[in-house]
Amino acid sequence: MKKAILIVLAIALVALAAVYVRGLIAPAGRAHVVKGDLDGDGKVTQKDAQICLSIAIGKANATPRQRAAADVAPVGHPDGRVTAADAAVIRRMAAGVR
Ligand SMILES: [Ca+2]
Repeated sequence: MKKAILIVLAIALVALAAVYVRGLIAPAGRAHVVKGDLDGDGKVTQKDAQICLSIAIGKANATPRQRAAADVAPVGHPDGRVTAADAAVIRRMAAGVR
């Protein structure tokens, strides 16, 4: 009986450790996302706007991280979609105009 309890506790401990490690690695959807940075280089450039437009018109598929980074429009109230409006905002961000 004690052995069974120890085995259950050991399994629970391993499961908790797995959840903890997964949290450290963080799947793309929960990873830190820089708004407007679609290529993941840490900067918002015209290239990011170009990638956003490609996604918006269906010429490229977005990763979950890119989708989160791309959704910047309407400014202050992102709508959960990636459209040409997001590309326009990212283009302005890259130019230093907000
Ligand atoms: Ca970038």
